[in-house]
Amino acid sequence: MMRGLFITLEGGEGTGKSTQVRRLAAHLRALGHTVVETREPGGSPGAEAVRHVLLSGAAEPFGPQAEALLFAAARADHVDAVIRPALEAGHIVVCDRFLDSTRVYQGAVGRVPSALLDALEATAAADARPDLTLVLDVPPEIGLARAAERGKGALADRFEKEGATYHGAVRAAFLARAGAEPARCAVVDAVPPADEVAQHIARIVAERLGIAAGAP
Ligand code: Z5A
Repeated sequence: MMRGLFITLEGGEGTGKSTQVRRLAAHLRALGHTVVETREPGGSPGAEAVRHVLLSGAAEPFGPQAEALLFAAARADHVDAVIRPALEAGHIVVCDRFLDSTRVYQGAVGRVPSALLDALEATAAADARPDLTLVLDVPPEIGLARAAERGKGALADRFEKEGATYHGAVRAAFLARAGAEPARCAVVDAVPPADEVAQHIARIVAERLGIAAGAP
Protein backbone atom coordinates (compact mmCIF):
# COMPACT_ATOMS: atom_id res chain seq x y z
CA MET A 1 0.00 0.00 0.00
CA MET A 2 1.21 3.52 -0.81
CA ARG A 3 1.54 5.83 2.20
CA GLY A 4 2.85 9.08 0.77
CA LEU A 5 1.10 11.77 -1.25
CA PHE A 6 1.25 12.21 -4.98
CA ILE A 7 0.74 15.70 -6.46
CA THR A 8 0.89 16.36 -10.20
CA LEU A 9 1.06 19.68 -12.06
CA GLU A 10 -0.45 19.79 -15.51
CA GLY A 11 -1.20 22.34 -18.20
CA GLY A 12 -0.04 23.59 -21.57
CA GLU A 13 3.25 24.97 -22.76
CA GLY A 14 4.76 27.76 -20.66
CA THR A 15 2.05 27.72 -17.99
CA GLY A 16 4.78 27.69 -15.33
CA LYS A 17 4.61 24.06 -14.20
CA SER A 18 8.37 23.62 -13.70
CA THR A 19 8.55 26.91 -11.78
CA GLN A 20 5.67 25.88 -9.52
CA VAL A 21 6.98 22.33 -8.97
CA ARG A 22 10.14 23.89 -7.54
CA ARG A 23 8.18 26.41 -5.42
CA LEU A 24 5.77 23.80 -4.07
CA ALA A 25 8.55 21.35 -3.24
CA ALA A 26 10.47 24.09 -1.38
CA HIS A 27 7.31 25.07 0.52
CA LEU A 28 6.60 21.48 1.56
CA ARG A 29 10.23 20.93 2.60
CA ALA A 30 10.05 24.05 4.72
CA LEU A 31 7.08 22.42 6.46
CA GLY A 32 9.31 19.46 7.30
CA HIS A 33 8.29 16.95 4.62
CA THR A 34 10.51 14.81 2.44
CA VAL A 35 9.70 15.71 -1.15
CA VAL A 36 10.68 14.07 -4.42
CA GLU A 37 10.56 16.49 -7.38
CA THR A 38 10.25 14.82 -10.71
CA ARG A 39 8.92 15.22 -14.25
CA GLU A 40 7.51 13.48 -17.31
CA PRO A 41 8.49 12.43 -19.82
CA GLY A 42 11.57 11.43 -17.85
CA GLY A 43 12.34 11.39 -14.16
CA SER A 44 14.39 8.16 -14.20
CA PRO A 45 17.46 7.29 -16.33
CA GLY A 46 15.48 4.96 -18.62
CA ALA A 47 12.63 7.43 -19.03
CA GLU A 48 15.01 10.32 -19.72
CA ALA A 49 16.41 8.34 -22.68
CA VAL A 50 12.88 7.93 -24.06
CA ARG A 51 12.24 11.66 -23.42
CA HIS A 52 14.99 12.50 -25.86
CA VAL A 53 13.40 10.32 -28.56
CA LEU A 54 9.97 11.92 -28.00
CA LEU A 55 10.96 15.59 -27.80
CA SER A 56 13.45 15.40 -30.67
CA GLY A 57 10.51 14.47 -32.91
CA ALA A 58 12.13 11.14 -33.88
CA ALA A 59 8.89 9.27 -33.08
CA GLU A 60 6.54 11.81 -34.69
CA PRO A 61 6.45 10.11 -38.14
CA PHE A 62 5.04 6.96 -36.51
CA GLY A 63 1.96 8.87 -35.30
CA PRO A 64 0.26 9.66 -31.97
CA GLN A 65 -0.39 5.99 -31.15
CA ALA A 66 3.32 5.12 -31.30
CA GLU A 67 4.10 8.24 -29.26
CA ALA A 68 1.53 7.10 -26.67
CA LEU A 69 3.33 3.75 -26.40
CA LEU A 70 6.65 5.52 -25.84
CA PHE A 71 5.22 7.89 -23.20
CA ALA A 72 3.80 4.81 -21.46
CA ALA A 73 7.14 2.96 -21.63
CA ALA A 74 8.88 5.96 -20.08
CA ARG A 75 6.15 6.20 -17.42
CA ALA A 76 6.42 2.53 -16.45
CA ASP A 77 10.13 2.95 -15.72
CA HIS A 78 9.59 6.26 -13.90
CA VAL A 79 6.83 4.83 -11.68
CA ASP A 80 8.81 1.68 -10.85
CA ALA A 81 12.14 3.42 -10.26
CA VAL A 82 11.10 6.69 -8.61
CA ILE A 83 7.42 7.33 -7.87
CA ARG A 84 6.29 4.08 -6.24
CA PRO A 85 9.37 3.69 -3.99
CA ALA A 86 8.99 7.30 -2.81
CA LEU A 87 5.28 6.88 -2.05
CA GLU A 88 5.91 3.59 -0.28
CA ALA A 89 8.52 5.37 1.86
CA GLY A 90 5.86 7.91 2.86
CA HIS A 91 7.32 10.83 0.92
CA ILE A 92 5.49 13.51 -1.06
CA VAL A 93 6.02 13.23 -4.82
CA VAL A 94 5.56 16.42 -6.88
CA CYS A 95 5.56 15.61 -10.58
CA ASP A 96 5.64 17.93 -13.60
CA ARG A 97 3.08 16.27 -15.95
CA PHE A 98 1.67 12.74 -15.65
CA LEU A 99 -1.37 10.79 -16.87
CA ASP A 100 -3.46 13.84 -17.82
CA SER A 101 -0.83 14.94 -20.35
CA THR A 102 -1.23 11.65 -22.22
CA ARG A 103 -5.02 11.95 -22.12
CA VAL A 104 -4.79 15.49 -23.50
CA TYR A 105 -1.95 15.39 -26.07
CA GLN A 106 -2.30 11.81 -27.35
CA GLY A 107 -6.01 11.31 -26.50
CA ALA A 108 -8.06 14.48 -26.92
CA VAL A 109 -5.76 16.13 -29.46
CA GLY A 110 -4.02 13.11 -31.06
CA ARG A 111 -7.21 11.02 -31.15
CA VAL A 112 -5.66 7.86 -29.76
CA PRO A 113 -8.62 5.70 -28.64
CA SER A 114 -9.37 5.86 -24.93
CA ALA A 115 -9.47 2.04 -24.65
CA LEU A 116 -5.79 1.92 -25.60
CA LEU A 117 -4.96 4.75 -23.18
CA ASP A 118 -6.88 2.92 -20.41
CA ALA A 119 -4.76 -0.19 -21.00
CA LEU A 120 -1.50 1.76 -21.10
CA GLU A 121 -2.42 3.62 -17.93
CA ALA A 122 -3.24 0.37 -16.11
CA THR A 123 0.12 -1.10 -17.10
CA ALA A 124 2.38 1.91 -16.72
CA ALA A 125 0.89 3.68 -13.70
CA ALA A 126 -1.08 0.85 -12.07
CA ASP A 127 -1.92 2.06 -8.55
CA ALA A 128 0.26 5.19 -8.74
CA ARG A 129 -2.56 7.71 -9.08
CA PRO A 130 -2.37 11.39 -8.14
CA ASP A 131 -4.05 12.48 -4.90
CA LEU A 132 -4.20 16.03 -6.26
CA THR A 133 -3.69 17.48 -9.73
CA LEU A 134 -3.11 21.20 -10.19
CA VAL A 135 -4.06 22.29 -13.70
CA LEU A 136 -2.21 25.52 -14.47
CA ASP A 137 -4.15 27.64 -16.91
CA VAL A 138 -3.02 30.51 -19.12
CA PRO A 139 -4.19 31.62 -22.58
CA PRO A 140 -1.96 29.86 -25.15
CA GLU A 141 -0.51 33.14 -26.48
CA ILE A 142 0.86 33.94 -23.01
CA GLY A 143 2.22 30.42 -22.51
CA LEU A 144 3.88 30.33 -25.91
CA ALA A 145 5.42 33.77 -25.39
CA ARG A 146 6.85 32.66 -22.03
CA ALA A 147 8.25 29.45 -23.54
CA ALA A 148 9.77 31.40 -26.46
CA GLU A 149 11.38 33.91 -24.10
CA ARG A 150 12.85 31.14 -21.94
CA GLY A 151 14.13 29.11 -24.91
CA LYS A 152 15.48 32.02 -26.95
CA GLY A 153 17.89 30.80 -29.59
CA ALA A 154 17.01 27.13 -29.11
CA LEU A 155 15.07 25.05 -31.64
CA ALA A 156 11.43 24.47 -30.66
CA ASP A 157 10.83 20.84 -29.66
CA ARG A 158 8.28 18.41 -31.13
CA PHE A 159 5.38 19.97 -29.20
CA GLU A 160 6.51 23.60 -28.97
CA LYS A 161 6.51 23.92 -32.75
CA GLU A 162 2.75 23.28 -32.99
CA GLY A 163 0.59 26.35 -33.68
CA ALA A 164 -1.89 28.38 -31.64
CA THR A 165 -4.90 26.23 -32.68
CA TYR A 166 -3.18 23.13 -31.35
CA HIS A 167 -2.29 24.81 -28.06
CA GLY A 168 -5.86 26.16 -27.76
CA ALA A 169 -7.17 22.59 -28.09
CA VAL A 170 -4.67 21.47 -25.43
CA ARG A 171 -5.92 24.14 -23.04
CA ALA A 172 -9.58 23.22 -23.61
CA ALA A 173 -8.83 19.53 -23.06
CA PHE A 174 -7.02 20.18 -19.75
CA LEU A 175 -9.95 22.29 -18.52
CA ALA A 176 -12.39 19.57 -19.57
CA ARG A 177 -10.45 16.95 -17.62
CA ALA A 178 -10.36 19.16 -14.54
CA GLY A 179 -14.11 19.76 -14.86
CA ALA A 180 -14.78 16.03 -15.13
CA GLU A 181 -12.76 15.18 -12.00
CA PRO A 182 -13.23 18.05 -9.54
CA ALA A 183 -12.39 15.93 -6.49
CA ARG A 184 -8.87 15.28 -7.79
CA CYS A 185 -8.21 18.38 -9.88
CA ALA A 186 -7.99 22.11 -9.14
CA VAL A 187 -7.61 24.73 -11.86
CA VAL A 188 -5.10 27.46 -11.01
CA ASP A 189 -5.06 30.81 -12.80
CA ALA A 190 -1.37 30.92 -13.76
CA VAL A 191 -1.38 34.39 -15.37
CA PRO A 192 -0.43 36.35 -12.19
CA PRO A 193 3.22 36.63 -11.11
CA ALA A 194 4.86 33.37 -9.99
CA ASP A 195 4.82 34.34 -6.29
CA GLU A 196 1.05 34.81 -6.35
CA VAL A 197 0.51 31.54 -8.18
CA ALA A 198 2.72 29.76 -5.62
CA GLN A 199 0.67 31.17 -2.74
CA HIS A 200 -2.56 30.06 -4.42
CA ILE A 201 -1.15 26.55 -4.90
CA ALA A 202 0.02 26.34 -1.28
CA ARG A 203 -3.52 27.24 -0.13
CA ILE A 204 -5.10 24.58 -2.35
CA VAL A 205 -2.63 21.93 -1.14
CA ALA A 206 -3.37 22.80 2.49
CA GLU A 207 -7.14 22.75 1.94
CA ARG A 208 -7.33 19.64 -0.21
CA LEU A 209 -4.68 17.47 1.41
CA GLY A 210 -4.58 18.93 4.91
CA ILE A 211 -0.81 19.17 4.69
CA ALA A 212 0.61 20.95 7.71
CA ALA A 213 3.95 20.87 9.47
CA GLY A 214 4.98 17.32 10.39
CA ALA A 215 3.78 14.17 8.67
CA PRO A 216 1.99 14.48 5.32
N1 Z5A B 1 3.73 15.18 -23.38
C1 Z5A B 1 2.81 14.40 -24.03
O1 Z5A B 1 2.48 14.65 -25.18
N2 Z5A B 1 2.30 13.29 -23.40
C2 Z5A B 1 2.67 12.93 -22.14
O2 Z5A B 1 2.18 11.92 -21.61
C3 Z5A B 1 3.62 13.78 -21.46
C4 Z5A B 1 4.12 14.90 -22.11
C5 Z5A B 1 4.04 13.45 -20.07
C6 Z5A B 1 7.09 17.88 -22.61
O3 Z5A B 1 7.72 19.04 -22.81
C7 Z5A B 1 6.14 17.70 -23.79
O4 Z5A B 1 5.70 16.37 -23.81
C8 Z5A B 1 4.95 18.56 -23.60
C9 Z5A B 1 3.74 17.62 -23.71
C10 Z5A B 1 4.31 16.34 -24.08
N3 Z5A B 1 4.93 19.52 -24.63
N4 Z5A B 1 4.30 20.56 -24.73
N5 Z5A B 1 3.83 21.52 -25.03
P1 Z5A B 1 8.67 19.72 -21.75
O5 Z5A B 1 8.79 18.94 -20.50
O6 Z5A B 1 9.94 20.07 -22.44
O7 Z5A B 1 7.94 21.09 -21.57
P2 Z5A B 1 6.59 21.48 -20.84
O8 Z5A B 1 6.16 20.43 -19.88
O9 Z5A B 1 5.61 21.91 -21.85
O10 Z5A B 1 6.99 22.65 -19.92
P3 Z5A B 1 7.52 24.04 -20.40
O11 Z5A B 1 7.05 24.53 -21.66
O12 Z5A B 1 8.99 23.84 -20.29
O13 Z5A B 1 6.88 25.09 -19.48
P4 Z5A B 1 6.45 25.12 -17.98
O14 Z5A B 1 7.18 24.10 -17.16
O15 Z5A B 1 4.98 25.05 -17.90
O16 Z5A B 1 6.91 26.56 -17.55
P5 Z5A B 1 8.24 27.09 -16.82
O17 Z5A B 1 9.47 26.46 -17.41
O18 Z5A B 1 8.06 27.03 -15.38
O19 Z5A B 1 8.14 28.62 -17.24
C11 Z5A B 1 8.32 29.03 -18.57
C12 Z5A B 1 8.87 30.49 -18.57
O20 Z5A B 1 7.87 31.36 -18.03
C13 Z5A B 1 10.12 30.67 -17.69
O21 Z5A B 1 10.95 31.63 -18.30
C14 Z5A B 1 9.56 31.18 -16.39
O22 Z5A B 1 10.48 31.98 -15.68
C15 Z5A B 1 8.37 32.00 -16.86
N6 Z5A B 1 7.26 32.01 -15.89
C16 Z5A B 1 6.84 30.99 -15.10
N7 Z5A B 1 5.79 31.38 -14.36
C17 Z5A B 1 5.54 32.66 -14.68
C18 Z5A B 1 4.55 33.62 -14.24
N8 Z5A B 1 3.64 33.30 -13.33
N9 Z5A B 1 4.57 34.83 -14.80
C19 Z5A B 1 5.48 35.15 -15.75
N10 Z5A B 1 6.46 34.32 -16.19
C20 Z5A B 1 6.47 33.08 -15.67
